[in-house]
Amino acid sequence: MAGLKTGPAGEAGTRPIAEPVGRDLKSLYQREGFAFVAGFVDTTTATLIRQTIDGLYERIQDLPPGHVDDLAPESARAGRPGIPAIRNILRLDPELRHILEPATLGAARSFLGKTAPILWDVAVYMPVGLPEVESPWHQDAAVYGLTGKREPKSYGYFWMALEDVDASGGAIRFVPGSHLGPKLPHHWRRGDENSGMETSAAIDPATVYTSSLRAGDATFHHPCLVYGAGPNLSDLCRKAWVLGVGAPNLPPWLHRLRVAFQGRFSR
Ligand SMILES: O=C(O)CCC(=O)C(=O)O
Repeated sequence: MAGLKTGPAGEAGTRPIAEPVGRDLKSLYQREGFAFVAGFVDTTTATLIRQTIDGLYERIQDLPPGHVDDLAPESARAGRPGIPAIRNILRLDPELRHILEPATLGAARSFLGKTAPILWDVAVYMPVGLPEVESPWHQDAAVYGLTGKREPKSYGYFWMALEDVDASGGAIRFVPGSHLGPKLPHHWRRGDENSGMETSAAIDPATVYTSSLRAGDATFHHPCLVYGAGPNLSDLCRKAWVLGVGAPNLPPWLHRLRVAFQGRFSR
């Protein structure tokens, strides 16, 4: 695997070579199902984003309904959510979209071959002191089977580190090449539709690649890639922001309307 080394779960792989997003990185993405985007945003921007999202976590109890979930596979320990997630940060703080869009549009075009807006986002903080808690293995595409929602035509996911994260600190981990395999059976964690998904398929630890990242770095992964994260064995909260980008799969009548309006206003 060019520029990447696989290793057992929980062990850091060699940091992928920081190539510019280009043909090589795109073919790496197509072959392995993920790629590393060094300096997705610069460190100043990463700090600004992290501070903004920290502010949301500080008032997590007061956020409007529908934004807060717990992604942990098991019931929360007394009073503490295992993996608190805040969905749709961009709706809570639309300013962040302007900061992020140049990075996501450019990188998404390179991987997907077309400009793709941000469709969806979630911040996922993995606290200290819960060494048994991991983000379970899953394929993001499974959500469309579980919910019956319309699957975008072409899409993928950035996982951005808001602070440096290494293998023992709750890093994202992938099964390289698994996007080319079958869609695996999935169910909701804890049987709760407002949590997250996990697959019941067994994952061979020898096939796992764990990605250490610096603040502002990101990975981009395919919706059918099997991945998970954690556990966080460090003494720092693991802070990540996941952004789904893609071409929305609109009903034909809405697509025609959009094209007509775009034509009209772009002249
Ligand atoms: O960052 C994590 O811990 C996992 C995120 C995740 O599983 C998801 O966004 O579906």
